[in-house]
Amino acid sequence: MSKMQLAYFQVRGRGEAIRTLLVDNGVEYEEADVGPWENWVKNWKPKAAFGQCPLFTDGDVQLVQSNAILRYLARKFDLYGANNVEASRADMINDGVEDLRVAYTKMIYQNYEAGKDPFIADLPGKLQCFENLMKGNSEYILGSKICFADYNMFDLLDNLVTLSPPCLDAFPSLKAYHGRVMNRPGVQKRRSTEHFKGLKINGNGKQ
Ligand SMILES: N[C@@H](CCC(=O)N[C@@H](CS)C(=O)NCC(=O)O)C(=O)O
Repeated sequence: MSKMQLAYFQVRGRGEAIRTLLVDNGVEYEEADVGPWENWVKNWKPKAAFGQCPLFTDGDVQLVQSNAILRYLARKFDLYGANNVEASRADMINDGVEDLRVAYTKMIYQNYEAGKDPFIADLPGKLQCFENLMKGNSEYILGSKICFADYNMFDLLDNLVTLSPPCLDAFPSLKAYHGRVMNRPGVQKRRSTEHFKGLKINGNGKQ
């Protein structure tokens, strides 16, 4: 059977949570580089359902939309909680991550110079919501077992720490959580690869 394939630009971006989930769960996959831009536009964009990547292939299944890909993998590898309530909490937090990721990405790509400081000034209000949700939790979003949304939230928090290194200092649960996910052997395995080390967070080099 052919390996799963993740087709994306060679950046962390919206691909990294997917890559981390795969490696942390021992799933072999292959990476397809859709760049540079001309190659993307000519050879990949027309095949992507919404004209965007990441584009994920698993046999006959072809998916776009990073959060749909994460959820597909969650269902496939038992990373979606044990029941409707757990799955809904994972969904809720993942949607919160998506909202903040969209704001972060807009700032990075459209307004970095003027927007970076106001974005950082606004962060505590946003991070407090996640802190409240994680306070008193044993290890991960759903307790002791990791779920798909953990990979996404960890990836976003990691980007935010790069943007503003002290940003988690006032949020003890989030700070401990970031360290806990970071220290998982599978996460370390991913982060010690030459591939990961060679990737910028964002395509324009701003971070
Ligand atoms: N909602 C989409 C957004 C995907 C997206 O913005 N993809 C960008 C790269 S990160 C892209 O494909 N850009 C090239 C283009 O739009 O042609 C997702 O979550 O996957």
